[in-house]
Amino acid sequence: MNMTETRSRYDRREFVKPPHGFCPGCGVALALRYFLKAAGDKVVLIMPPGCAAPSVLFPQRSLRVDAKLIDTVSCPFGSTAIFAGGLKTALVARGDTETEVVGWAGDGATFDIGFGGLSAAAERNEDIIYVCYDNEAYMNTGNQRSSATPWGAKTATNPPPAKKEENKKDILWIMMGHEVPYVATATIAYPDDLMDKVRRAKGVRGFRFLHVLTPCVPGWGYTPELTVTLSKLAVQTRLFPLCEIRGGTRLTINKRPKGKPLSRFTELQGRFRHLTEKEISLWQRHVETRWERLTYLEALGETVGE
Ligand SMILES: Cc1ncc(C[n+]2csc(CCOP(=O)(O)OP(=O)(O)O)c2C)c(N)n1
Ligand code: SF4
Ligand SMILES: [Mg+2]
Repeated sequence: MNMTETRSRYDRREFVKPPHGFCPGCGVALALRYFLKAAGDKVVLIMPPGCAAPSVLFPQRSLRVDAKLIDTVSCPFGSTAIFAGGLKTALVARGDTETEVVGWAGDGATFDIGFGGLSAAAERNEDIIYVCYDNEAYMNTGNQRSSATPWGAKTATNPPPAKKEENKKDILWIMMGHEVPYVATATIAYPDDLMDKVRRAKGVRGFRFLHVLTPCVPGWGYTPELTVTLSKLAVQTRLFPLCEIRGGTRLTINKRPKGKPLSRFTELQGRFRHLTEKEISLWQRHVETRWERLTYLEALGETVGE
C-alpha cells in the first residue's frame, strides 16, 4: 500500500484548531493531530496536567471539527489510567460500548507520577487506549527531569555542569511485561505508521498502550523547523525503535534503519551540547545493546509462532 492510499483511509478533517496554546513546532500538537485523524468519531480524551491539557482545553476549546467538540476531561496528575478505566466502565454500564476512552498523558504523568495507576489498569486489562506523549521531561513546568529523560541531558533539575546520570526508563519493556493486547511505539515524523498503529489499537479490545516520542522546542533546545528532523533522527539512530507487540508477546520492529551515528541526533540540541565524543560513544553502545535485545526478542517470537 502506498502513502496516498494510507492517508486516504484517515480523516481529512482537522481536529486541533487554532487558537491553541502549543509552542510553534511542538511535537505534542502534531501527535494529537494525527491521533485524532485515526481515532474515530466517538472519543473521550482524559488529560492530566501537562502541556497538552492547557493548550487545547478551556479557554481554547481547540479540539473540534466545525461545531462538534471532542469530549475531554481534565484529571488529576497521577490518575489518568484509573480515571479512563472508570469512565469506560461507566459508559459501558450505560449501554455505550462504542466510545473509545483515551488517556493522553505526558512522560512525567506516565513514567513517574501515574505509573502505579498505569500498571494497575494494564494488569486489569482495562478497555482503554493509553497514549504517553513523551517530550522527555516535565516541560509544562520548565523542563524538570523525569525518568523518561535520556542519559546525559541537561534539564532544570540537572543544571550544567551536571547532566542526567541515569538511563531512560524502558517503558516499552515494562508494558510488554504486562502482556496487554497491544503495545506500540510511534513518532510524529512517521504519521502513516502512527495512524496505522492507532487503527490497529482500535481493532482490539482491552488495554492498549502507545508510546509516542514528541520533540519539544524549548526543552530540547532547537529551532522549531527541526521538530520532524529530530523525530526522524531518533528512529534512524535506533535510539527510538518503531515497533509493536501484539497479543502480549509477538514483537515486530516496523522500521530497520542502518543506524546513523547518535551524534547526528545530539548535535542539533542544546540539552546535549556539553557531552563529549567519548560520552556519546558510550551512550551509542547502550543504544546498540537495546536494539540487539529487541531484534533477539523479535526473532524469538517468530520461532515461538511457527
Ligand atoms: C499532583 C501534581 N503535582 C504537580 C503538578 C504541577 N505540574 C503541572 S504540569 C506538570 C508537568 C507535567 O509533565 P509531563 O507529564 O511530562 O507533561 P508535559 O508538561 O511534559 O507535557 C507538573 C509537574 C500538578 N499539576 N499536580
Ligand atoms: S514546552 Fe515543549 S511540549 Fe510544551 S507546548 Fe512547548 S514545545 Fe510543546
Ligand atoms: Mg513531559
